[in-house]
Amino acid sequence: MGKTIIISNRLPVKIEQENNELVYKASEGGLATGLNSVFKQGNNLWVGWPGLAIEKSQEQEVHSNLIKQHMKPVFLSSEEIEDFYEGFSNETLWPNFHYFNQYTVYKEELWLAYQRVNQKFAEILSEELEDDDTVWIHDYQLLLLPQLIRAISPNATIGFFLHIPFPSYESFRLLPWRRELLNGMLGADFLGFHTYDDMRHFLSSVNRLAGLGNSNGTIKVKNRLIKADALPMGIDYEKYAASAQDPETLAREARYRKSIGTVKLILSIDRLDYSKGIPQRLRAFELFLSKYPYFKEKVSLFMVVVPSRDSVSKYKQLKEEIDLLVGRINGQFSKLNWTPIHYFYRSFPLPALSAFYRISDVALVSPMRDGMNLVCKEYVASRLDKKGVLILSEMAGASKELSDAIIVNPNDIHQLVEAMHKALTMPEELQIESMNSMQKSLKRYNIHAWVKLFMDELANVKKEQSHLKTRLIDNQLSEEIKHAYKQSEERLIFLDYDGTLVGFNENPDDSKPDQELIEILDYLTKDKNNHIVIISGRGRQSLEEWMKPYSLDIVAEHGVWIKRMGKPFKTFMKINASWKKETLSLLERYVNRTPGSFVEEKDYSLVWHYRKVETGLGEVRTRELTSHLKYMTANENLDVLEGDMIVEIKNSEINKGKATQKLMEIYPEADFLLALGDDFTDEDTFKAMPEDSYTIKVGTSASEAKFSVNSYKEVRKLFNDIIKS
Ligand code: GDG
Repeated sequence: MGKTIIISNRLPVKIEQENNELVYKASEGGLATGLNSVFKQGNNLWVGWPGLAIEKSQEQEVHSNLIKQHMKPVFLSSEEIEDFYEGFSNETLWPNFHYFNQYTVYKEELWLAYQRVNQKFAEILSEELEDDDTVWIHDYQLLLLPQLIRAISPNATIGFFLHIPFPSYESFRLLPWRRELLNGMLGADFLGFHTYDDMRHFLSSVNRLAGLGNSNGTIKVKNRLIKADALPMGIDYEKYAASAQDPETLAREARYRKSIGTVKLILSIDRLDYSKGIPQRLRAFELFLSKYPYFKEKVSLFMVVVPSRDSVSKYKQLKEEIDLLVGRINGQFSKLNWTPIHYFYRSFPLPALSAFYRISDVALVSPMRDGMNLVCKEYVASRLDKKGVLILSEMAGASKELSDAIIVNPNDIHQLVEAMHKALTMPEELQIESMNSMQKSLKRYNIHAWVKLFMDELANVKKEQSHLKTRLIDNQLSEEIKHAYKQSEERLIFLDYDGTLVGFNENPDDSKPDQELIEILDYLTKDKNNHIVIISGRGRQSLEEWMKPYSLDIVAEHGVWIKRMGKPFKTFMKINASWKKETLSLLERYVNRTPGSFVEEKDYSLVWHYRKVETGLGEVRTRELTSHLKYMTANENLDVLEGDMIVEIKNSEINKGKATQKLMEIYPEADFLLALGDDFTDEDTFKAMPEDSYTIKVGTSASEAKFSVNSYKEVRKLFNDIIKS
């Protein structure tokens, strides 16, 4: 077992300059707590930036102090902090990923800095990286890192977690560097997102920009299988529950209560950020007081804004806007003994935070967008008496888990006002009921469960990869296959046609056997010990015509039709083809818009071919067509498959695997089984074959087959060798 390396922009430590000395403080962030148990074990390590620009002369000292605590620093110059961190990360990616595109800054020099700093992280990491290590990369500042590490260490185990939303393709596509960013991420083996929607958005961008489809989150990148999944991050539940009854917390609560009086409190806690919806919340509170004057002098908003990124101009403006709004509302409503908004622009230690959670009757968490939002989870964990009400924005990832909260659209000011009213007047039994249910789920899916799930999923992907690793056929293997062939008495051989026995042609009708293939087929089918099966996705006609001279069996249209030697085609299943008419007219519309493309109609499937379409256009139309088809066929039992320059729609119940099984039943005595195929439809054949058969994938992508060759020419070579020997 190798070591685990965590890597994130920030190290879980705060270094501060106090009286000319550097002081190290452990970070209290949720991620740091959750990963504490991981990175402090054995040789494990956390690599990241220590959080401020360190003088060159102090680097050595900081380095050795941190290494003792299992941390390795990446030092950033003030220029790098400005361009990579404040710039590209926070002024380009952050607004784009949170749908604030009016704030997105598009500057080439920031992008260059982002690339340089990601490269710097990769180099520092590579000093520590060994073959069997596991690397876990965190967040949007390091999107390029997975691929950079993959390039240095092709077999590395790399996990990536994105803590902020992954935006819809419509937002992500706006970035000029979208492809590079995506390819960077695709270097990982496993990618985790907070919500299913984030994962779905990521997969859609992968599909549209990298041309890679997925099956249940599994993507094939070149010859590597990788996986994306939704894995909502939890909190350290026990820590917050314990802190809520800590004597210091209780003492603070008593102090705060004394100075605030008996009014009810609505709590608001966020970092200073436009994504958190702070001005919108203030305006809603203002309207609430006007609409429900009864609550004047009876309720206050307790608002903590934690300073963050205040050197970025958009954040400065936001701070000014908040200051103005608070001033206006307090000016308008304040009474001698009542302040409508208690506003703090600072951070607090944990016991203070816990006291705020305890003392507040309502938590108002209404971000415009939030990857997850931990504050709302911490509020729930701190409510030991199970009273209190959570109002939660549907735009926060947490809303998917905490459906017992009052869920609001943060853009709907009236809904926010009504939610406040509902929360402040909610009967206690109802409060307890929803708190109870939210606490149960947060206890179970806590930070430790999250870390474990992530690590397990990553390990599983690696296992699956090694399982799918096919061995390229070398001389020795080819000798072994020849030998087994010669030794056997009855052979059953499944041969896919296009891509396996012949190369691809612009026109599928031009692919009839050439002289070399004729000789191979002739030899194979004349041997009375051989049962040869051509198993193809093609329609019946061409196969029947081309295979006429040979005594063999044919499976056409992926298994719809089976033709035994000398007999007509027969079908073994009842198949519904009523969907074809509508789909055909859709495909015809795409043909009209895409010069060079055409539709092939088979009995139970339809194929859109784009081999002859101008480069680029075909790919664009394919993306459009497949999402159109997937939408149209969502409730039908149909598969939309992308093949080599084709998109095929067929009934899901038809596959080559079923036909393979049928033929194996017909020839139960065969003692040598071989199957060759080049695309995803052949995977069903491979899966249907028994353990001791020879399954050979033509091409380099991941496969269920045991072995692989590079092209149809090598398939021919294998048979020619058999013929000659
Ligand atoms: C990003 C994503 C995602 C707040 N004030 C104080 C303080 N805090 C702590 C809270 C909480 C954390 O800061 C804030 O976490 P959030 O999740 O609410 O928000 P982001 O910082 O934007 O985090 C977010 C998260 O990553 C994790 O994946 O949930 O969506 O944007 O833990 O308690 N802590 C202390 N004093 C304060 O004054 N000590």
